[in-house]
Amino acid sequence: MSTTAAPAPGKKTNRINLEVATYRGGKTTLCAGCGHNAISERIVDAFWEMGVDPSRVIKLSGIGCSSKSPAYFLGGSHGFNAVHGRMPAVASGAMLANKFLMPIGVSGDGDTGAIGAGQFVHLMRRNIPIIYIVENNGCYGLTKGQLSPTADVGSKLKNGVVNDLLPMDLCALAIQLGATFVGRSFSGDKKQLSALLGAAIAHRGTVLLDVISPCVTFNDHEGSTKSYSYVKEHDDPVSEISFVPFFDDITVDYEPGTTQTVTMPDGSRVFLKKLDDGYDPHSRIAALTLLQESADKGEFATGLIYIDANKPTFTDLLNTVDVPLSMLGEDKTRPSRAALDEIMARLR
Ligand SMILES: Cc1ncc(C[n+]2csc(CCOP(=O)(O)OP(=O)(O)O)c2C)c(N)n1
Ligand code: SF4
Ligand SMILES: [Mg+2]
Repeated sequence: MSTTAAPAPGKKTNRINLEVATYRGGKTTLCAGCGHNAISERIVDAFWEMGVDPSRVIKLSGIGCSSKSPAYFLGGSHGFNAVHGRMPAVASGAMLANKFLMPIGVSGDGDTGAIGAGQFVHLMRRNIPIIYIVENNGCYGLTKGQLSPTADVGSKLKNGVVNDLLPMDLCALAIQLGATFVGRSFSGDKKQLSALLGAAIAHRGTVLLDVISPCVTFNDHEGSTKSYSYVKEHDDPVSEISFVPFFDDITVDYEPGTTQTVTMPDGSRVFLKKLDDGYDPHSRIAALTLLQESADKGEFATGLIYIDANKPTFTDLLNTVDVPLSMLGEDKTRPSRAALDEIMARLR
């Protein structure tokens, strides 16, 4: 789909003159009611509202129902569907080769927490600019619903099997390892997820969004802690989040002392209306404590859990070249004869 086609007369367009249809993808082949479909819809809206040029975006994923979803949004963007659990290596390579790309990775709790755990850990450490979304249903949906590493203790499968291993908390892991924007949400919470996605687009660094996304076919029954009804009842938002993009002049009036404003690197603003006394998402210790306390109560702390908008990214630290590697001429990529001779002399 061309990103430069003129919009149809009378159609609503965004700040780069594109219709929302340009940000859609193919028709979903996932089950009707799957949480992953709702997340794709929020991604379409967020990229359209922010006016991101789809030709700058690269969509990345591994294997799973969740990893199929990049096919259902941003049809005109670049894409790479990697093998199971290996999306982080491909994303890192893409960003090192061309730092002007905007990568969005979509993975599952199995793809990230099981086979891809090693890759996930090292991506989080580097603060590579990427929006990494885990569509978390607590099971391996694509292979018929086996328990995944994010399944909670006591959560029951349809066949009666009960999980008795401690779950992996992907948000806690990401914060501990160095990710600079960490949020948790629920596929059924349109307002919160849209605000988090807008802020994620405005961030520079590694974003980890753990989105609870029920699997209606294999993990939405009584006894499952990742069912729609269980998540709705145990969703514990840490603050009420609103997002105002840098190109909007909107001023939001909140009673003094009730709201914290976070300014993103591009000038966009995030307003966090306090629900929990004095919670500060800039504190790593507060974030880890919050996650542990909420898990101990059997709840899901959602919202913006942690942010550090100023940490240098991996591409800043490495001082990678501005020009994409594929566009650098031989005069830049090939060492001169004298430089090669000098290296050879040192090895003799
Ligand atoms: C190397 C390899 N091992 C195992 C599989 C089988 N397999 C496919 S998807 C998947 C897990 C998917 O679970 P998750 O990432 O949570 O995605 P979901 O389907 O739940 O969205 C597994 C184990 C595979 N495709 N490749
Ligand atoms: S099997 Fe589950 S995760 Fe996969 S598409 Fe269906 S509802 Fe979604
Ligand atoms: Mg899953």
